[in-house]
Amino acid sequence: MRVLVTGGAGFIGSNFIRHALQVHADWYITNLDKLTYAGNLENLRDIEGDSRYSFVKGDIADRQVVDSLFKENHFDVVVNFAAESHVDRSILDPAPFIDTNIKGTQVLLEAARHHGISKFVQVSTDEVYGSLGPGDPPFIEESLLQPNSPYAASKAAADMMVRAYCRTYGLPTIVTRCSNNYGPYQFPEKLIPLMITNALEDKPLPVYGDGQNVRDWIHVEDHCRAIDLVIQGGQAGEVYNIGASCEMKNLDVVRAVLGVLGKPESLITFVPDRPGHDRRYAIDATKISKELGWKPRYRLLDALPELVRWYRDNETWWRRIKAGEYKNYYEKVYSRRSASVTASPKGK
Ligand code: NAD
Ligand code: TDX
Repeated sequence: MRVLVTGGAGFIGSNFIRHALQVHADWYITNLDKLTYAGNLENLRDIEGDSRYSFVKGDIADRQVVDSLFKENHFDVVVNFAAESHVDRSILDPAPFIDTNIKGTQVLLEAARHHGISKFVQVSTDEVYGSLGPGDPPFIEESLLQPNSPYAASKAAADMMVRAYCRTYGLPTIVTRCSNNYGPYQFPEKLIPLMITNALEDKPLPVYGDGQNVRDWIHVEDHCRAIDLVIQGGQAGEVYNIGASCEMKNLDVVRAVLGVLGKPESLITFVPDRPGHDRRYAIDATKISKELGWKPRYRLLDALPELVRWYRDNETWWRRIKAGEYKNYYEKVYSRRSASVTASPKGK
């Protein structure tokens, strides 16, 4: 099977590619990634020599790049991870979120429609549903879309376009909506890796507002297995929520990180709240459990010691990101052979 993974140099995409190559001997994966600030080929260093994997540097919103890639490769499946993914950045400047998350998704859909594919999986987020009150039931697939940040609004717009391509053109699309991920290779601007790495450096841990906002945490491997099941057995036109029923207040997450590291709570620093900060997310994943037999294997508090160990063991990885040096990796490894990399993905 020929699989186009977009945004595969990011956190979840790189974990997904590693998972898929391990589990599916007959999958050939092309990774199309623009290598924004969040894209890091060091996340894939262990598999860059795999003959079933190839990398293409490019923008999903660039019609020519996308079209020629589809023409050359005859993809069976598209999994769209590529996105601007950080809420705080979307508050500072929504424009790139419109370009990548909305326009980029439409360019991919259009190429998929013209060239034909058997499945298009749009990796979306629980943030499209907006915010829950303390006593509200978790989000189900039919919950209203009430996005509150420019990031969430751009993802909701993309979800609607994906739906429209299915209804109007019969494109076999599926939308997955997952809750907050944690795991290895997460860019240290997101809550958990930021807190772990700041604590390791004895730097302040910035907690927004009163720290009582609730997120529903899932290990990235559980998310990747869910997407894999959706590719194999998900029904076209459907939405699948993905979440591990693991709600925690931010302050409790931060305290747990400090506990594992044996660092003092005096590192916690309350800072002004994020504008429009969603109070609570919670996902009801009954549908994917019942229809596709998916179950999470991890729980955050049990997984945290191992995760902290990963960040300890991979200090060079996150220190290079924090210092901005990781960007040189592409130049060193790929630019010399970019012609062969872009024109002819290996293993085809
Ligand atoms: P990330 O920011 O770590 O990675 C995004 C990747 O997309 C990067 O490699 C970046 O270079 C690439 N990219 C950005 N713009 C691009 C463009 N125009 N063309 C090609 N590549 C581009 O994000 P992540 O946390 O891995 O999230 C992946 C997907 O999962 C996103 O769609 C996000 O909305 C969704 N999601 C994330 C979470 C989470 O907790 N992180 C939860 C639910 C859903
Ligand atoms: O420094 C911080 N201090 C803090 O209190 C940061 C970075 C975050 N927070 C809070 C804000 C949120 O309540 O922690 C919570 C989690 O924040 P993020 O890690 O920025 O995640 P969130 O805004 O919940 O969005 C994430 O989950 C859904 C991902 O970034 C999205 O890509 C995904 O769609």
